[in-house]
Amino acid sequence: MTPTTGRRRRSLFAAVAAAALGVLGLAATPAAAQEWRGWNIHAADYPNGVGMDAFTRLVAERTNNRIRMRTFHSAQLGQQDEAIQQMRLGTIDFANFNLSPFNNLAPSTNVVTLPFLFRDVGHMQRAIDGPAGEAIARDLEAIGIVALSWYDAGARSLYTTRPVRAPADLRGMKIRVQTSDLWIDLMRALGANPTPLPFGEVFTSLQSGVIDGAENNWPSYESTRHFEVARFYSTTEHSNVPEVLAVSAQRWRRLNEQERAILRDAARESAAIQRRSWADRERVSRERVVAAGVTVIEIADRAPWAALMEPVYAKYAADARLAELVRAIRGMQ
Ligand code: BDP
Repeated sequence: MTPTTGRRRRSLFAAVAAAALGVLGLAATPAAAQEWRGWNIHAADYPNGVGMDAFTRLVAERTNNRIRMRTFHSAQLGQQDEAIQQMRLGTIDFANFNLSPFNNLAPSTNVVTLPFLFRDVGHMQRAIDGPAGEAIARDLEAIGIVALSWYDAGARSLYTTRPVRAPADLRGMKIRVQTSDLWIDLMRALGANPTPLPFGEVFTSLQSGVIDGAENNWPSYESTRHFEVARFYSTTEHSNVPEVLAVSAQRWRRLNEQERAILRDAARESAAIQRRSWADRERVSRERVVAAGVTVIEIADRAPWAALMEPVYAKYAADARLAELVRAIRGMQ
């Protein structure tokens, strides 16, 4: 046998072996190497992107690159609702989501979205790192999503193209909300016309007058440049809904216990990094929009706003399990 035929035979063997593996549905790459696709709605330098990049780095290091993850930042893999579907199908492997788009799918996420529930960020963190997080993780698992850790998202406030000082000013205004029945009812209770839209369409919708406002935290208001087209920010701080770092159950099922422990630890560490970065960015974003001439309307007394939220609580915290969770959260120190 000449060296050339030897090589040819070997490469023929490799091709047959690869085809056989293909038929069996196995990759022809080294047995355990995995390439995961991650979704992030924000830019890479947003606190959530910083957290996700820390997560993927830690996982790669601790699995000797057996699990390699790549985050596609800036909604490159689509808008939020599609990304949730893709996570459930397993075509996106991991992601960071706000919990509001799960409101219609995972009942306990409504609890942490409820208006004026948390006294401050610390209260929200104790709830999500405790009983609320446990309930939400169970509900998410039932729809094919495994929650690993919780990210901060600050307080959400209203921003509009005309000044809003009291709920009466909102009458008839079209305000963008995330896809969630709770958010639709919340805006209606305030007297506004809720308009569900993907995050990526808010800027042009404000610009063209399709909507008169939206609501979000300081970093999202700033990073999306919504502040250029909606110049009034009213500090209603009506919701502190947090976010989740999650993995598709399709992937999770195929991991062994050691790999799961690595992912859980890395996710918790990434949340600590995200939360630190969040606290800085909230301050910086506020300073940036104020420097850009935005009018900040300080809502000193939130009681008249909170008083209108009765029907939202009656509808979304009515069932015994959720009512109990609300009670437990309120009772937390
Ligand atoms: C931001 C969240 C992001 C949401 C967005 C929104 O971080 O996940 O998609 O709000 O309002 O604060 O759609």
